[in-house]
Amino acid sequence: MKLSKVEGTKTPANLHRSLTLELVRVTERAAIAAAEWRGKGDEKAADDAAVQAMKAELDTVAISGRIVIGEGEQHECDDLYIGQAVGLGSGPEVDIAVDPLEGVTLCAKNQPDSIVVLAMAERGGLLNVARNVYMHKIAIGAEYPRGTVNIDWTATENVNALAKAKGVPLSEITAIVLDRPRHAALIEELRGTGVAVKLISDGDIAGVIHAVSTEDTGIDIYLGSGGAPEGVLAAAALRCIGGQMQGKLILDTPEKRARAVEMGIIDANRIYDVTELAAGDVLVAATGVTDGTLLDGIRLRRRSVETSTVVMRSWSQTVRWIKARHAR
Ligand code: VTB
Repeated sequence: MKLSKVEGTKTPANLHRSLTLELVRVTERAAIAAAEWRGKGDEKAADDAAVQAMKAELDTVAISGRIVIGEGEQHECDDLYIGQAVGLGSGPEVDIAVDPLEGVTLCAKNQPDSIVVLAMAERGGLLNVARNVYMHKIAIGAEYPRGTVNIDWTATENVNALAKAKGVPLSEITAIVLDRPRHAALIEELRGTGVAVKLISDGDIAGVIHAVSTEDTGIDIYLGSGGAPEGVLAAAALRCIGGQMQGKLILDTPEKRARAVEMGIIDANRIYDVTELAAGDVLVAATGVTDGTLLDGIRLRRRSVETSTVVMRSWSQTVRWIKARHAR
């Protein structure tokens, strides 16, 4: 992962630095809970375990937290719903986006890259989106000039522009795409240009992070659509590690459009960049549930449990990897 300079002006460090470690405890606890369900084929049980553990630990933190990206609407889920108050209620007012178990299917099948993710920002810092909304996304590393790619261009135009900026033939470009029927035409178009396509079954937060960490991963660009909540969480991470991304919401039903308006989205066709998806001072923590390319999974030992977490902060651009051993 690179520590390249993040675009945009440096905002004041409004989130207290001690919150960084508090967030680690939250994602650790959720990941340990979800890990009990690795490979058990029960997605709901795994997700519920992560949600309950995350909520319980969040409520020990001295914040006046508000869930802005959560498990769903209040009537759809018991905890971590949009608008729910979390934390002790005594500290700073913060907004929180969660994906208590990103890649539930990966966890249920015990496949790589199932993670717990949480982002915290100053009030109003995170784009508010409903759980069922999708987003077109494009992401590349921080090392390219701004405007090298554009979400409104065709995939062919984008990979051509990227190869030119990188100074390599198209055959040396690798794109990462979620393996979905809706991406069949995109995948065919990309392959037609000569680029390599790495298909992932789930987990596009990790996918976007991989695309901006080209030196470590060999992946040059993320293309396609995935969950809008995952898009905001990925953008929050890019605020800390660098990287360029654009997102465009897919508001394809009257209900989704109406809910988006309620949540403050006026222009349905707006193109958001990283700092518009996640603004101000942002903290992001992620703990591995299954072993993956970003993080190790939970290790159960006879007397202890080991966790592997990355926690980062936009203000200082600090990225910490925290291996922890917890007594059983
Ligand atoms: C992505 C990915 C998730 O859903 O957002 C994807 O990050 C969205 O596409 O891990 P589908 O609804 O077609 O799956 C997941 O794969 C699962 O939530």
